[in-house]
Amino acid sequence: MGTVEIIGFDISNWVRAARIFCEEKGVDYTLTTNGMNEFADMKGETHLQLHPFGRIPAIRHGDVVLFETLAIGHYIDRMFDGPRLVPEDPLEAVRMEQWVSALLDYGSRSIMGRCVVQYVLPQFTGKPIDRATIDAAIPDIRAHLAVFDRALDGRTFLHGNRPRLDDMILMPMVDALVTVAPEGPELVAEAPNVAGLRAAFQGRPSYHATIPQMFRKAA
Ligand SMILES: N[C@@H](CCC(=O)N[C@@H](CS)C(=O)NCC(=O)O)C(=O)O
Repeated sequence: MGTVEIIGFDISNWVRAARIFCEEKGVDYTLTTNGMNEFADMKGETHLQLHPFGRIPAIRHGDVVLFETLAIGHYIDRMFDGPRLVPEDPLEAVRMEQWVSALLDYGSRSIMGRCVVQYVLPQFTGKPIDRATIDAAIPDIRAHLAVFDRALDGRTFLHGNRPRLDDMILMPMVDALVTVAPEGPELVAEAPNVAGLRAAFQGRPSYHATIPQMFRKAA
């Protein structure tokens, strides 16, 4: 069916999730920036033709262009053979959508927007780290990780012993938090089931194949 082109920068947790979908499904893909050199290029005409909101990731597969990570996940799952990335059980499938929605709205804002991004962006802009924003985010991150910790309820992944789309979206956020934020390791250790999910991914090739370059340098 041809190779899937994932367009974006590897530092993005959403791009990493899209790559993990392909890795876990066994789908051939390439990661490109489609000519973008810096984050500002996401708002340029060329990229806006792929992603009208000027964000990443987008994918191109033959004539198909898609954006939004969840839609990309469903596309990878439905269009290719391989392990199911959506639970077979209808209620579990709906719960998966619930967790993805929560990650998009809440987890992404607390963990990524108000914490990880606040550490990463100054490395590119040279501006000082916004301590007040990060400090205010910590209680919310703790609360949000606790929700996922309870949801995991001693299981390896949110729906049992195989990762699904929501696990694959959660893990890159947790990994970025641990790797980038000095507070990250302690916050995640307080949520042992979430720490266990990350550890379980670390035993899978999809984790190692998708580590952002910046994280490799930090290790
Ligand atoms: N809802 C989008 C979120 C994508 C997103 O926010 N990506 C970030 C990179 S991690 C981005 O493009 N940020 C650029 C911006 O906010 O202008 C999805 O699910 O794909």
